[in-house]
Amino acid sequence: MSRILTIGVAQLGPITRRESRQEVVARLLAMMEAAARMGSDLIVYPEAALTAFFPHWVVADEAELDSYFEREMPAPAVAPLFEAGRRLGIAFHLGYAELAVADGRKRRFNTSVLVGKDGAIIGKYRKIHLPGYAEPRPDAPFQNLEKRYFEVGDLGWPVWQAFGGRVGMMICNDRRWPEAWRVMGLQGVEVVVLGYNTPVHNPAMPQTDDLGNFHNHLVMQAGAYQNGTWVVAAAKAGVEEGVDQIGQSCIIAPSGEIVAQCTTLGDELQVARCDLALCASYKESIFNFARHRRPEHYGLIVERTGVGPVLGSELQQH
Ligand code: CDT
Repeated sequence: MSRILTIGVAQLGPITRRESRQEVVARLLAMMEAAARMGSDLIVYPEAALTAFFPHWVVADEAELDSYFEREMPAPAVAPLFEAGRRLGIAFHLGYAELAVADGRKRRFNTSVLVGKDGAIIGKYRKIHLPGYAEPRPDAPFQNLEKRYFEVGDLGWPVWQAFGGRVGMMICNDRRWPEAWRVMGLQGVEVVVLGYNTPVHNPAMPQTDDLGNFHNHLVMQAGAYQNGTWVVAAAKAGVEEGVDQIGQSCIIAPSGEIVAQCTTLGDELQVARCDLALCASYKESIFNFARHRRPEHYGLIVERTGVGPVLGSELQQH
């Protein structure tokens, strides 16, 4: 029997440094209203969707750095989004920079929340795979300072029972790591939602600049297929504060096929009817983990060949 969830992927064009939260939330609201008109149950916004992606530059002043973070969710400027979701009966996924104060210490995370149709937070995720560096690179055309501004997430990858299915979250760089997918796949995930801020140019690996869009879809289509799950991925796209970012936000079926894709580099909404029942055909056949996975044998290969430890120590040097 079908289990249709109508999902909108809400790509954002660039956000300038000077844009206020209210201005950004107005953009998010416009897409939420459009998604509701198209019958969506859920709308997915990008990573760090409330501000420009500030890890791309050095912020020396602590008060200025704090200004990019939310101390609570909903923060006052974001409350209208929660209210609209409740009024329109639409759930949403939102990425933002989180400042949590624990034992008098500031803790900063790259975070996302899944919010139900009633405006209540269903789940929270803190990004685990932080790319980039803790120290600025003097010769780079732009920075990637996520390791400076964020701690590694401490909430794991739970999967929530929501909207008649099982929903998980990851954030941007997490999508390049098979571990993220498999941990959720092992929990029976049926919809993975995520946002990304991905520069076209990777200063550390310029030879792959032409492959940015390909790698983006490659990892997510593989993650979808190998775990029998829908994937909904929203970009912050276009040239933001001098950094050119990829778009191609998309909705991917458990077959690995892209069923909806943004074609611009601006604010753009695409909607698809996602049948969660499709997941079972993969989870119960080719990717029936209980029947076909053999994790008890995987470790033996590493022990016998020594490949794991050798690779590990080599990588430490880079
Ligand atoms: N935001 C984020 O995680 N961005 C990284 C950039 C890595 S450079 C290719 C990403 O994985 O898209």
